Amino acid sequence: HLLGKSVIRFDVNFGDPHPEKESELRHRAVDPPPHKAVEKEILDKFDRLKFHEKEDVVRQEEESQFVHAFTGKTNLPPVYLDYVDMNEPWDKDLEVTMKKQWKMNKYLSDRTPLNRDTADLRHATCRERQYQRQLPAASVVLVFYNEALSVVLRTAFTVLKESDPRLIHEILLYDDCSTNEELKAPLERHIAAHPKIRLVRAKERGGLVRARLYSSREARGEVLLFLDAHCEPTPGWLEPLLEPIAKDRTTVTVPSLDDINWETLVYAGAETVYVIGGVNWLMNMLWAAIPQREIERRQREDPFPITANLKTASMAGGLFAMDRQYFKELGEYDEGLGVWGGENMELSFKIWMCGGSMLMVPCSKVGHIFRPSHPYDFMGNNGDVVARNYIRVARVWFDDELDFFFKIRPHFKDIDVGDISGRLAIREKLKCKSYAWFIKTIYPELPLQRDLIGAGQIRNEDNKCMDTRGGDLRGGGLLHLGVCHNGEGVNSNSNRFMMFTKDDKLMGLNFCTDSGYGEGLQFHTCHNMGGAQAFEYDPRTKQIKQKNGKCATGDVVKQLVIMAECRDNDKTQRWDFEYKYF
Ligand code: LR7
Ligand code: MN
Repeated sequence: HLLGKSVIRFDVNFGDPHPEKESELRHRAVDPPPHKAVEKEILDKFDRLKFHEKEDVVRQEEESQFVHAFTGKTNLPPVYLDYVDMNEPWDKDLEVTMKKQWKMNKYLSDRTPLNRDTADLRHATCRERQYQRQLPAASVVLVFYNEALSVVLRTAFTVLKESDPRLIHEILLYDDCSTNEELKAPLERHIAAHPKIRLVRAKERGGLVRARLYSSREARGEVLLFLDAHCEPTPGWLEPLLEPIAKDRTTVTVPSLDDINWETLVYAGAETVYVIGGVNWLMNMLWAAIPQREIERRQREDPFPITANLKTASMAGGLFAMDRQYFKELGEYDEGLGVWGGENMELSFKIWMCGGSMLMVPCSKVGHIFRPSHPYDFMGNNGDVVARNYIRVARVWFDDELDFFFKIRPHFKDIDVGDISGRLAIREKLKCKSYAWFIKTIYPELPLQRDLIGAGQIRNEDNKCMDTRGGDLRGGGLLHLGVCHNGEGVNSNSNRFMMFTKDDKLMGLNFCTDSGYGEGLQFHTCHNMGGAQAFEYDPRTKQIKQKNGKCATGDVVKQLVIMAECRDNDKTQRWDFEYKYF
């Protein structure tokens, strides 16, 4: 049975082994899935063979309600830039120079078809899904500033190629006042034959946030669908983004991102299929393991749980679809945000706190060229622009939790972020819930102050401090021992900022410390199951102890925090918190 098979089959070539995949397999081996009835209903409904046995009228009616996702046109003749001579010998030196200048291989891109076929890396179950036929049409909006023309065109042409034309209202190219000649007459010439591609030019550069804000006001489609101007959507990408919005206009959808290599332009599945977007106290968007509650919800609610949509607390920012009117109602973007950063978090907070929801869509895959650094200036010092944006967003949305944000970066308190009364008024008008509500309900992985015993620098009586040295940004990083900060050098304070939770976790700002990987403490995803991630603080002896009788010890020679036998009155084992909550 065509569909039946894909329900129980797991594509062995699909990605790395993953806990969810394994547990799902185990689950299926032991007992029949709880959704057997639903599954059968769907199979009956969509069995193509049965359609043919039915009377025409019935068949047409049923077919008219649901369609498979559109899977693009292949085998079109390749289209190239009209001014590149493909017969010239490859200029390796120029290729290298261009890579440096553009932070991507523009030379290669200029010589790669603008309508090349993209990979189809979706999980097999995605191809079995059916989407309702009545879906809203999207304005696909691409903002760009001095992007390579070939890359912008490839994004637009790939959208056209991989989408059901009825679902594309327009492709809006919004030029954020680029200076490159290529993006002037040559761009206009190349899109002239495409009635659905519309070009709007800004009079002055606004930076990406304002560019997206202003371009959204130009868009006319029912749904706004933003992409960075260096993306390639893949077969079947659009329907799964639109359907949840059609069902509930306050739902925002985010495709799963693939990596297009900036040097080789190879489409590699990078992939954000087995993760959700999380948040930390630095206002960073981060990728987090799928929480157990979502694994269970998907198993309850969807016949193909492995590719069912996932509730996500945050989005990366560049790629998402949203009802255009709803975007307006939520107050669009904050016009006061500088060139890059923070708008993704503001929108994420707003969506959840003001009554909407956000889904990551594993069946919608879009490639994005992740560049090694920014090829443009931020109209100011990069760090300052981003910091100011983050503080602005925090001041609007963090309410009672704002002081904790400032504890991590004390100097942020004094930075002027301009007038935020308009943003606060929107929050007021929409009667949005609190930040604490958002964390507790949508992303309980992040501890609030009220969940903590201690925070900040954790210093021992040997006057050394725990120091993540950035190790808690990836699994496997070590917890170091370093000199303590005493007010100065606050910029790097976040590496010294640890959290000790009431439920026994000793965390950096992202991950949990774990003693299960050898003598030194390592950072790993919090599993919330105690064991090697559970510690106890004794305020009397000041020891950070584990059940096995070992104590966190500052090893000056190794410059690490290691677990060693507890000793009475050993100053390398006696720890104090900068902020105490007991
Ligand atoms: O001044 C500018 N004006 C612009 O119009 C600077 C940039 N831009 C354009 C630019 O040409 C591009 O099309 O804005 C778009 C995004 O800029 P990128 O590609 O330099 O941003 P990014 O991919 O480094 O950054 C991510 O975070 C940003 C925070 O403000 C935005 O939300 C980006 O859209 C976002 N990109 C993604 O989400 C893609 C996946 C990245 C990940 C993880
Ligand atoms: Mn980008």
